[in-house]
Amino acid sequence: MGTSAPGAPHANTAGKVFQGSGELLFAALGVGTYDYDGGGIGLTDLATFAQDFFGGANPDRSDFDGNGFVSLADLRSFASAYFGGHSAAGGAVLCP
Ligand SMILES: [Ca+2]
Repeated sequence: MGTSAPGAPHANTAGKVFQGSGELLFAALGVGTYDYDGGGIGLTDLATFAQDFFGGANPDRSDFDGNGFVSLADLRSFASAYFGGHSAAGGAVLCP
């Protein structure tokens, strides 16, 4: 996995899957996170998503389905994570 500052836009091929010992690139794919600030999903993440949703610029960081737009499908995805209660830990805990 690559490294990025929390909340930073991600490239379409930021996630990389390696085969075997890690020397053969198997796939490169777009990745995103609901936790923009690295502290678990909270109010600041909701505010960031709302800014992206209503702002009209369609930043990659909130385009969770990768269709090029921050739309109702992305809102549904974010809301599921936000209200799902599975967001106490940030990504840094799982992906140091
Ligand atoms: Ca989208």
